[in-house]
Amino acid sequence: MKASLRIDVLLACMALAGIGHGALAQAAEVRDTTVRPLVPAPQTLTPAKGELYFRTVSVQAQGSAPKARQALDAALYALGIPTNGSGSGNGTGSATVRLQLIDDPALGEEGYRLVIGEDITLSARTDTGLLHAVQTLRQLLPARPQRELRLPRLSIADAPAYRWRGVSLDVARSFLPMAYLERHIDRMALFKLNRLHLHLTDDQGWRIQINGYPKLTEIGGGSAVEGGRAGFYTQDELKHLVAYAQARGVTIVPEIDMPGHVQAALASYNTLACDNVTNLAPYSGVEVGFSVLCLEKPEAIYPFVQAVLEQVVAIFPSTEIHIGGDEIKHPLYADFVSRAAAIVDGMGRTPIVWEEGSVATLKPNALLQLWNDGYDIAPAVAKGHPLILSPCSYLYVDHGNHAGQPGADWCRKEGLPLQRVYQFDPAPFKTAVGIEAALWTEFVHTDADTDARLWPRLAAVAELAWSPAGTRDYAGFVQRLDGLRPQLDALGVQYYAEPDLGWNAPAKHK
Ligand code: TNX
Repeated sequence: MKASLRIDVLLACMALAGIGHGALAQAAEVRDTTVRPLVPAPQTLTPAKGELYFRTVSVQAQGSAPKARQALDAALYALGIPTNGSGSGNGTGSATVRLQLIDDPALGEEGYRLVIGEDITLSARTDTGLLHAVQTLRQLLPARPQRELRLPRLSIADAPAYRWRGVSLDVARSFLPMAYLERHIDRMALFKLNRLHLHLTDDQGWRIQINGYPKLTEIGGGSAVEGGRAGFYTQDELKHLVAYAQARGVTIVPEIDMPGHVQAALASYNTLACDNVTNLAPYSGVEVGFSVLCLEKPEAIYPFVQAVLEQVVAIFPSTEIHIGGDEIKHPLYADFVSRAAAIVDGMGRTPIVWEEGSVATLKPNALLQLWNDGYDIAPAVAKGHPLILSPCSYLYVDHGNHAGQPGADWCRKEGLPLQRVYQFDPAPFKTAVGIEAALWTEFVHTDADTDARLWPRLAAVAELAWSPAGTRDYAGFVQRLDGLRPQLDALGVQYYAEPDLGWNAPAKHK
């Protein structure tokens, strides 16, 4: 996009200088310097002359792409656009929307093309690619119903830089209701974010029903961080959420945090703790690093670990399963992480461990999640481990939107303003599969607060993970994101009124 805009500027200068008349007359026809409100920025956007006007559409699907079709139908329905139109192009009042699966290897698994001319053609190799094309089309369409629709004629070819475009939500410190998670998945989809990591267990709460261990949710589900929400998800609810997310191109990645961060489990099943542990009460503070499964009692803890992981794997089809491994020092730590990772591996899945787990014996395909900016991850990279990048000084969105906002500030006292998030550069991490923002919830307890920590910062995360390196331009991003404010409003997002976007003023609705 930036490249095409630059060419436009160049052509405009040449026109002013009266250079190259013939070629310019042609180029001037496609001159279009309007900023399209697309986040993440597509790889290439080539404007064409004019606009396509329509009131109705007819959808033609070629090949089976249920996710894309459902997303398209939902978007058209939300805008009140009738789908019984016939004819295509200006003058007919109707536009054909063509969804086509094509076998073009250049598009990869997630790439797509979107061409708006006399009609609208979305093409990709996969249903997921077509789903991304639909999301781009959604961003070009108005956020609310209009009598007549206008779309700029253009052609977009696009594909993600990274396969992992994630956000993690800590539902353990403070629970988030199912309805919130569904809304959150809808919002992720609009920005092509595709991994929702759920931190399901921690000292303050155990949120996933495990058959055979009812006290995990009876006791562990009943606690929360002080001021936070308690609760748990049944297995049926989680299966529903998995399907809901899948239909929107989002994979839910479950995390069971072990062997530390387990007070809720110890309070529920005391035998998981060592015999000399006297503190077995539910916990609602904000300290970390004090609880641990009794690593000296393998016979007590491994059957538990095995049973929990078996059920987790049965609920979540995600190839990757997160086993935690953060913030605990113990002589048997590395041994535990090695064994837990091997259990996941034996179930045909790939373990993810927080960065500290790099001391364990892991297969090279095990993923490490980086969270301390300064952690020496080079040895793990040398062993070939893929990385998920969540450096706290850029991506820990539990930190304030600005300095002085109440909440976590241990990683960066000045908080993480939008521009700071946008500045993260994943390029130096050669084995990175992508990036993930993390919302810890020690101090974030309501739906509204959750929204205000996540948005608009997740739009920046989406762009870091999707758009090609070298296209980063904060001013341009801000301009494009401002254009999407009506979409966030239409989705009911209670975003932080970011001053860089001029969002202190009430939103103008188109
Ligand atoms: C560090 S990140 C943690 C979490 C806290 C968070 C607060 C990580 C692996 N551990 O347990 O919630 O800081 O910002």
